[in-house]
Amino acid sequence: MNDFQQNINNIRKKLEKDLKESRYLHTLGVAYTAASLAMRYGVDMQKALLAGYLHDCAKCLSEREMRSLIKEGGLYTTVYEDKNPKLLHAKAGAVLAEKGYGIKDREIQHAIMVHTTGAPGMSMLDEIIFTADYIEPGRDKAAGLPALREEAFSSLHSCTLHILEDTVNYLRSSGSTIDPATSETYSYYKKLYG
Ligand code: DGI
Ligand code: FE
Ligand code: FE
Repeated sequence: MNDFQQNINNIRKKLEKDLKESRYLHTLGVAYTAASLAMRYGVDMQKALLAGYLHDCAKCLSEREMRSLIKEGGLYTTVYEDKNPKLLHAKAGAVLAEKGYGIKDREIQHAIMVHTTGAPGMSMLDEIIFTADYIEPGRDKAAGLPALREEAFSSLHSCTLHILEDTVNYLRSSGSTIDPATSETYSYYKKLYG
């Protein structure tokens, strides 16, 4: 085993303990999908693999634990996140990746931090994690996945836009409210790539 393999092996073992089984399997799917997209777009594939593995690392923590991590990392929650604690796992995950899994890389931490809502002006790595989270092989609920999977490998920006569009429509139709961060990201991508 080389150093990178040793590192991801340790991370995988810890994740298997920290996550429930279905979440762990989703995480493996996101990691491999992200690495494949990174190869396609000339992005650092080791960073993509690591960010994919760790993007939901805080998903199985309690709200209290997530809030405490966010505070420890010097980050703040928005009013919207305070009302929708499901969203906290993204910021908490960015901090836990560093404090619990030894990931010091800011680009990886950022990709984890914005993976749920997206953010205007995302980096290629951010878009890869955002997209891989939606299209990984274990996902089966969203409509139009086959087309999105193909588009992810032909035009990542358009695919990101279409995932945002589907997410906004889904949240509206299910009577949920939309995080201002999600709406701002959607407007940004629509203006640039729509
Ligand atoms: O953590 P995952 O399930 O893999 O995926 P995710 O991080 O994209 O989180 C999905 C959850 O987040 C799902 O329950 C929908 C919710 N979500 C994403 N964007 C928004 C949102 N929920 C609200 N209320 N508003 C949003 O803008
Ligand atoms: Fe998530
Ligand atoms: Fe996820």
